[in-house]
Amino acid sequence: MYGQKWRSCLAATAAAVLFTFSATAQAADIKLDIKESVWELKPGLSTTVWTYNGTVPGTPIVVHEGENVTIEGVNHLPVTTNIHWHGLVVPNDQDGPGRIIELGASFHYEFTAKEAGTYWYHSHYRPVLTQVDMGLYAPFIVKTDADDKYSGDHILVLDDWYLDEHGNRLMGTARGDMERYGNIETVNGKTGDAIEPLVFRPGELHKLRFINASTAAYHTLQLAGHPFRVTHTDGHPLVEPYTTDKITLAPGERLDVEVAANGKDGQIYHLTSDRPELGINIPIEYKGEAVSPVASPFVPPVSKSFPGIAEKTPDYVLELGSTMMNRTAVQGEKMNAMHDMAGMNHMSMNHDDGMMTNDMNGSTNQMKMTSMPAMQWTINGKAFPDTEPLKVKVGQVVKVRFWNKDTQGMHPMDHPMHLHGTYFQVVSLNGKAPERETWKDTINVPAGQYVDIAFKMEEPGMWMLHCHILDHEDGGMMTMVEAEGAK
Ligand SMILES: [Cu+2]
Repeated sequence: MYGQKWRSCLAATAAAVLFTFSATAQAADIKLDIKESVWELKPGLSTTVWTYNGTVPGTPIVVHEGENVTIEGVNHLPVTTNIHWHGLVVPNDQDGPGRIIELGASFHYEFTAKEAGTYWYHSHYRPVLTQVDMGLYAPFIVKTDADDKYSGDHILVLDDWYLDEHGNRLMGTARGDMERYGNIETVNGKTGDAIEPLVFRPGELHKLRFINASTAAYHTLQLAGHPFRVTHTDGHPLVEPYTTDKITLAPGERLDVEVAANGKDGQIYHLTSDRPELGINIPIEYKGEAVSPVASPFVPPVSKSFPGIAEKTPDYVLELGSTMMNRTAVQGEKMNAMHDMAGMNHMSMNHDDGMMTNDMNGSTNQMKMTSMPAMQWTINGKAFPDTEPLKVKVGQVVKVRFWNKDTQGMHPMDHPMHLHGTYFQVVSLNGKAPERETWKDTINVPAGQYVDIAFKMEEPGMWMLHCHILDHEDGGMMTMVEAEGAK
């Protein structure tokens, strides 16, 4: 019965630009067809995409905290893929990188959505940049009862695309940098005037869940006259929520914010990015008489900070850096050997710069293979699969320092580091405690700075730890955390 409800809801959400949902749409049996499709970013601009069920973002999975989730599907793509449940704590054998979905193969995932929060799912099949850039991402929301008390609960997935005026995918990047940046930015797959407005009534309280699905772009957002009250970082509730006029999301990050509707009937505001000319400009339309002010249903959790963690010496120090190298087939061989070790399939392609083109009729995509000199992104001087794994025990509190020393090179960059399999406490930034207790699964490590985190693996297995700028991940800034022991 639930399933029926969910499927009918899906039809509705697929057509809508903004994913606004209410208490009615929940079910734990999800069907995903991974397939090529044509997606309209705005009238007159469509492009070939790879999708979960034909839309970009793919089907939003919305379940309730504690629900058992089963996900069935078929890979109709012309390439091998997999699915990573970004931010969710799931058994190792249910997470993407260890589970290959071959061409034409069906798949079945099953796990419990243990903790409420804003998560997402996306391909983790290398080159990850190519697959996510083609559209293989979608929201995964685990709700609590409190979420239903907001006047509206909106999912806003941010992305960027590099296309010509006919929707053909352009190679390279829209900026001078090496990373793949777009010339068009989207909210829930739509850009500019195609973005549907959010409708507020004076007095309401809305929850906005931002997800940055861009492969390299950071997004900074503000809404004139409306401060954001930040309640969750990467899905994790803040012990001390805070208010700010501007938020920034690094690739892979999520933020949940509350917005109090303090405008008047008939007014229109705009939620804009710091690059509004690229298309992220969400109208907020006030319609209707004022309602009595809606109080926040958010109840901050109690602290669960690891005792004494600030004083603990880091168990691992990971220096993030880069070198120039000439990528050769040798690296492909090493990669395949590593994949064998990790129970993964071979790379289907020997290159990872994500350059793709559509042919004239837009129906197929072809990888452009090159072996030009490229940036290699490193952890402690080595690129994956040569990086040293971190060896930890299930239940052990592990402190890790990310030291971004990549300041002297030709291309200093921030690195948003993402850990699979669990989430972590942000312990310090350049040795200083953060302003508030913060739990995340993706943390931006600014160029020239260091960040300490601490985590406890709950699930045994080999877990990935990597930069979520996917050019960097594919280019080597990745290692494994090997968690040993029983749950
Ligand atoms: Cu990076």
